[in-house]
Amino acid sequence: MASANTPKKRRTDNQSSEETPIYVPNPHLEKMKEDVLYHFALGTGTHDFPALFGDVKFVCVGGSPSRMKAFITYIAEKLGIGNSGCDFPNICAGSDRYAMYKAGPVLAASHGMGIPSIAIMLHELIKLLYHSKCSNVTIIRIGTSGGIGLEPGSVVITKQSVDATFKPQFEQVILGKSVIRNTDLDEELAKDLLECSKELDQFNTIIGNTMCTLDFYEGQARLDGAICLYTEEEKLQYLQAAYKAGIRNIEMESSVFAAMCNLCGIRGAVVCVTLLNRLEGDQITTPHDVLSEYQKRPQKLVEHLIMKQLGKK
Ligand code: R2B
Ligand code: URA
Repeated sequence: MASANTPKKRRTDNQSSEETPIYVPNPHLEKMKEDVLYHFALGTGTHDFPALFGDVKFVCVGGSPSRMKAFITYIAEKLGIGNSGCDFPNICAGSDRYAMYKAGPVLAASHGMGIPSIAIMLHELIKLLYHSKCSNVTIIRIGTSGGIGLEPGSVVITKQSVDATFKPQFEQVILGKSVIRNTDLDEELAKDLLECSKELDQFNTIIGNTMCTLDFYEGQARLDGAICLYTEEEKLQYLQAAYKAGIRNIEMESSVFAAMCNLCGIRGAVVCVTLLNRLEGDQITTPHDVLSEYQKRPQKLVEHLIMKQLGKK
């Protein structure tokens, strides 16, 4: 049942038989007769959540609906689910906000761009997993980012998500007051993913800090937005200071993702490919086919981890 107490210690040993349920720190949920997940167009009064989602063990989230559909098609083929060319239906077809796909124990959902968009999605996703009585769930964000001092196409597994002032925290204003939340990600899971990258041995992969910003242009020190009132020198000083602070990539969702996973006792990881080296430029001019291959890298890494953890590799 939901309670406002602190979450139970997270399970980190995959061989352990201990069940870790989804924890929702919201005592009000218990009193609701029905829960409508508005942006998913799903509800406990209209859908049998345990029957639909009770077997989910891995959730992969990413910005774009088409990338998540590509991911579920890829993982389903590896898991031997459905025939080749099988078209996976969008579970959230009744809403055009987010898309969701399922293949056996793997759920994939899109979250759009930026903290507000992923936060809304995660509130509803975590409640979906809770109402479904799921246990031992791992959530991984797979995405794109701008690298700092890395060759483009490198994959960064986030250790800590930091804000634009390099602080490892997520600040949210709740009831008019600033609330600071922890943005550490699961250390064991990050190490497991790094181990998977060594086994794959296909692209440069590191564990590093990720800066999560509120904007793609001024918020990420770009010179190519509609507005830019700083110099190139100031931009480079900022990015070099970020590098010195252990930051290896920049994206726009990891902080609230980490904070929400922590509060709900869920093992979470953020795995992003770098599309460019921000010390060398701002515009993404890499050919489309190269970018598409880069975007498959986090998917390959996560597929390897899922297959290993399901004992299929
Ligand atoms: C990475 O890429 C998007 C911006 O282009 C944003 O969602 C992010 O985090
Ligand atoms: N996504 C970002 O947020 N920044 C980049 O530079 C590239 C992708």
